[in-house]
Amino acid sequence: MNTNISIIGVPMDLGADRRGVDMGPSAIRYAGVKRRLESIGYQIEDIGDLSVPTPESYPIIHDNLKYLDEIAKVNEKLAEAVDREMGRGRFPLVLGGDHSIAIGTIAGLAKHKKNMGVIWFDAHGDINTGETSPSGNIHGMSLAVSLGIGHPNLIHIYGNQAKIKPENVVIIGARDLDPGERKLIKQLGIKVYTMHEIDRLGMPRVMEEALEIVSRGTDGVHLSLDLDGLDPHDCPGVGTPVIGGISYRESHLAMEMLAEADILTSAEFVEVNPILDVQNKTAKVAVALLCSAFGDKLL
Ligand code: 6HN
Ligand code: MN
Ligand code: MN
Ligand code: MN
Repeated sequence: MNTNISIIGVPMDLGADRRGVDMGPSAIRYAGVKRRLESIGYQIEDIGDLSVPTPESYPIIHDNLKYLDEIAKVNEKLAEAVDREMGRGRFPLVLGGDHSIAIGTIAGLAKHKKNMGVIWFDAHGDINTGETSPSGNIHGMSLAVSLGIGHPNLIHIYGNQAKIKPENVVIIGARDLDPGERKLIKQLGIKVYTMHEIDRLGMPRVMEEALEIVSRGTDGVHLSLDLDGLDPHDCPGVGTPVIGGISYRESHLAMEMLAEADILTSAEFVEVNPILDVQNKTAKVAVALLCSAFGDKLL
C-alpha cells in the first residue's frame, strides 16, 4: 500500500436534497482521521477543502438535474486535484460531501488508471440519469456518469465519456434501486451484491468474489464508500437512510479483507451528514472503517 496519503475535502451538498452533508469533511476530520492514520504509519498531507457554492446563491435551472452547472464545475476542480495528487505519487483520499463528487474523483483517477476496478459500497446504485431519476439529485447519478451515461456536461468532465467499465465495477449493499437503475444494471451486466446476497452468502464470500472481480486485469482499485451502505442504526448521520443495511462488523470485515488483498489505490468516503447524526457517530464510523481499509489490526 502507498503510505503517502493526500486528504481532499469536498463540502458538496448540491447533489442531495438534505442540507448538512457539506459539513461531512469537517466532521470526519474532527473524528481524528489524520491522527488515526498517522498512528498506523501513514504520512498524511491534508490539502484542505475545495470551495463549493452555496445552494441559496444559485437557482435550480433543471428540475431533473439540480445544480448541474455548479456540480460540474466543482467536479472539474476535484478531478484536477485528484489527478495532481496521483501525479505526485500519492494516494488520494477524498472526503465528502454528497456522492456526486465521485464524478470528479473518478475522472481524475482515470487520467492515471485506464482499467480501474471500483467497489461501490452503498444502499443505492447511483446509476440514474436525468431521465430515470425520481429526485433530480445528481448524487444518485454519479456511477452512471462515470460509466459514460448521462448528461453531456457531466460525462465530459475532465476527459471524454466513460472513465470506467461496467465489468470492473461491483456494487455492495444495495437495497434501494429505482426501476430505471435496475434496467441499466441488467443491461450493463454490473455485478451487484444486494443485502439478499450478503445475508445468503455472508460478507466473507461476497468480498472474496468482489475482490476477484475488481482485481482481474485491472490497474488499480477505487473504493467509493457511501456511509448509507451501513445500517442507519450504526450510521444515522446520512441524508438518505435505508433500513436493513450492512452491519458495523460486516463492514469492518469487508475493509479488512480489502486491506489484506492490498489492491486499493484510492478511496472516497461520502454522505456523512453531521446535522442528522448523533454525537458524530457516523464520522467516527467512517474513520474506523478507513483505518481498517488501511490495514489497522489490533495485533
Ligand atoms: N446517494 N435513488 C435515489 C435518487 O434520488 O436517485 C437516491 C439516491 C441516493 C444517492 O445516497 O448517494
Ligand atoms: Mn454548501
Ligand atoms: Mn451513494
Ligand atoms: Mn446511498
